[in-house]
Amino acid sequence: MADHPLPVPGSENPEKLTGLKKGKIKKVAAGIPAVVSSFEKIVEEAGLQRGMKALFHLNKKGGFDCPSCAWPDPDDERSGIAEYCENGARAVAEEATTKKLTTEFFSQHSVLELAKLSDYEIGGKGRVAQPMFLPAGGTHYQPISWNAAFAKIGVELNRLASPDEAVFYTSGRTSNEAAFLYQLFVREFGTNNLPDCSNMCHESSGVALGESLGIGKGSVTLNDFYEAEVIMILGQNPGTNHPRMLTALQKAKANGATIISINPLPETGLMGFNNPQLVTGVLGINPALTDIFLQVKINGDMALLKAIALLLVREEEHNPGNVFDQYFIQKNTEGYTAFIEHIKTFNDEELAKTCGVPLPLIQETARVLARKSKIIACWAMGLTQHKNAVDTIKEVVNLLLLKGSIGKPGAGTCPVRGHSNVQGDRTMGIFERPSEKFLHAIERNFHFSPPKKHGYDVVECIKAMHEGKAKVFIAMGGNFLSATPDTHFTAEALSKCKLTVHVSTKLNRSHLVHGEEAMILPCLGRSDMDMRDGENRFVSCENSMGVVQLSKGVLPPVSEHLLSEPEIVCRLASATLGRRSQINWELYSEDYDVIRADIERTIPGFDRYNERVRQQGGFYLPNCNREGTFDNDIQKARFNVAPLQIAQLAEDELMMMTIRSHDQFNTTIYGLNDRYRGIYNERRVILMNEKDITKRNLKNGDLVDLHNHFDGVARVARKFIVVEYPIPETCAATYFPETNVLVPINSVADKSNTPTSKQVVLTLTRHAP
Ligand SMILES: Nc1nc2c(c(=O)[nH]1)N[C@H]1C(S)=C(S)[C@@H](COP(=O)(O)OP(=O)(O)OC[C@H]3O[C@@H](n4cnc5c(=O)[nH]c(N)nc54)[C@H](O)[C@@H]3O)O[C@H]1N2
Ligand SMILES: Nc1nc2c(c(=O)[nH]1)N[C@H]1C(S)=C(S)[C@@H](COP(=O)(O)OP(=O)(O)OC[C@H]3O[C@@H](n4cnc5c(=O)[nH]c(N)nc54)[C@H](O)[C@@H]3O)O[C@H]1N2
Ligand SMILES: [Mo]
Repeated sequence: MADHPLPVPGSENPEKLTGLKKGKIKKVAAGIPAVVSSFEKIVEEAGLQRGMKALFHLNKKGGFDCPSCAWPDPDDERSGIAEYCENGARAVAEEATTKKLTTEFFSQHSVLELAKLSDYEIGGKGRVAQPMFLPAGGTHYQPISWNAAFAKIGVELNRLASPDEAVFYTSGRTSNEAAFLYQLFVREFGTNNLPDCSNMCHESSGVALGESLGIGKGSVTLNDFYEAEVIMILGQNPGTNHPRMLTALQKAKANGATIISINPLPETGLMGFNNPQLVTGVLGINPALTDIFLQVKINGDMALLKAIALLLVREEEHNPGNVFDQYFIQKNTEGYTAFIEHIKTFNDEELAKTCGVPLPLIQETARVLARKSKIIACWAMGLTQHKNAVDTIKEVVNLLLLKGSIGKPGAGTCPVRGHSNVQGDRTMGIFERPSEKFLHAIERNFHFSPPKKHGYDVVECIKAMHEGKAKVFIAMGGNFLSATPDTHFTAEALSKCKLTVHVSTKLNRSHLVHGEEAMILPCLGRSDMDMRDGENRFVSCENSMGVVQLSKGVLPPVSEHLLSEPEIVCRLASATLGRRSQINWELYSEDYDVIRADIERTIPGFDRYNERVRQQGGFYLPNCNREGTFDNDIQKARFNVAPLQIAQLAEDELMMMTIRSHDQFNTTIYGLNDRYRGIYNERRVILMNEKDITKRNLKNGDLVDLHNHFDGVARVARKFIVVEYPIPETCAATYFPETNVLVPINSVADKSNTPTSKQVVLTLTRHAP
């Protein structure tokens, strides 16, 4: 695989180094530098007037939903200026840019030439301005009319031997309206092949919470943060990825909450936060956020959680009824006794050694938890992307159950979502394993019989394309090639397709490593106005806490040739299904209220959708945990008994997590700095513990090649700069997507099938120039 000719960054043809500059690790996040940084970027991309207009309407009631993350906005008071953060502003700048890719651009640059650029350079080119087509054997994308594009895709889809030979991916920015129509079209076409970015993201949370608590979503609202006594933050870097969460944490802390951070890295945002929207923050005088920092080894969480539980069990035995919520446990849970017996088989000192956290710190944590009962647990990719991710998340739930910390104010689960509407897309039925209930509702309302057979998730669809079982790949947003594991394998998979199609705002690598034929269909983004008959139309999204709100763009689109995502789906469906469709696609594309009315008929919780979505701040979807019930097969919360799996490393091996820098949104690279971590102007770095560097006779600044050999395949990413960093021994960190070449396609989490992007076994060799 090493000499693969496809233009994939990573191994044989390393991108150029850009010149590392190192600074100090920042002690506090945000403050003035964050404000300056976001303004600079938006003015550069969109110009002053357009940029300020966008920022002013971002996350305002009646404005548009921030495309950056799924953190909610306050229900009542929102600041006078828009509720946004540095990285939200940069996400808007990316989209609001006035740079656009015209037909001339594509005729001047061949696909191969573009593919040799870095992701940073490709993304910086601007918005795609008209539909483009790459014919078989072609070297350059050419313009194509919308009608011809849809007709062509329809022909290819209808030519397949079975609808299951097509795959329909979704990234998480797609609105509720577009997502609902997309899954409806795909199911009427005849397949459940609806993989989405969730498969690589919070799938493990959905599976764990669904089985343990009966709903695959978190239970808390923003107000719970303000009432919580303890907030645990596991495997999440909110200072970079959910900056507005820091405001909620700050308020929680002012109300007396203790904040416990569990992370291999001392992430700046968690350690301290200067709120740029408060005068004190601008002056830089806010206190640190984290009270207890537990620096676990990568995947040490299970051992740590078991250690905490063990100490609590002992305390409860000394002081019965004063540590655990026995009333809650009796009334609402199953499996308590078995769990307690299981926990008592462990030894606290051994657990402490396994997770890498000193026992006295774990004891301090247990003492805090013993006395408190309103506990919130937040987590993100630091828990979900490991082999035993589902069990680890269930272990977090075990702890909350012991304390009765679910379904009451100030307590509960908080899986912090990534993409701004990833949760809504699932609610709308973007799921390769739909429930029978959902399929019945589709059948009842739309008079066709949707397929029952489960479809492919992300990993399965890559393998299916590789084996030639899937031949047409269609993506509603996202950057499939760069986001998925085992880049070379995935590139081969995509290139074996007959046709690859991307509905997209901007150019990315997935458009450049393509099937025999390829298409880019340019769509409106969140910030763009969606005009029809003189009316600016809105769509809606669901945030991380189950609030559905409208989102209405404010900027004139950069090109008259862009279509909205709902309209693209309608026209694709008409072109593909023609008269065999039971659905009036034309009507949907004319009037989004009709789409919402049909969502209301099909999906529980959307009563009076059209009316309530127009109310300021939107509405909450029902959530059984919030109401104190558990909607699983036993109608009770489940304690889970899971083994302690410890990944054994050989003497020369390291465990690598692939993380985000401060200057990126997933595969979109905004810049080359990771300001909080003190790393500037370079992404090809590997963060290592001082002892691991010395042990290998390396020093800071040396160049190394990174290797992984899972399944006997030699994977290599060349030319990374060694950076000494306060990370636990035997652990290492690199940025994704550069190191996705090393993430094995067959290394996935049990039950959720999520690639183990935070648990990659590595060996290093010195880079030979
Ligand atoms: N600006 C910006 N915002 C974003 C994104 C972005 O790329 N840029 N991406 C969006 C998306 S899709 C998502 S899913 C979220 C991602 O948000 P995060 O999950 O915060 O993103 P990661 O950078 O993957 O960070 C994972 C964190 O987990 C820690 N970690 C890694 N392994 C372990 C482990 O074994 N145990 C523990 N306890 N911690 C561990 C890492 O040190 C890091 O702090 O952010 C969303 N928001
Ligand atoms: N190694 C490693 N791999 C990972 C992760 C990791 O932590 N480590 N994280 C995983 C996670 S959590 C996720 S969520 C996935 C992300 O996977 P994806 O969602 O597939 O990737 P993104 O980079 O978010 O997609 C960005 C592209 O979406 C398009 N886009 C932006 N806005 C819009 C829009 O409004 N409409 C449309 N149609 N297109 C739009 C643009 O073309 C842009 O290039 O990556 C996963 N991959
Ligand atoms: Mo994500």
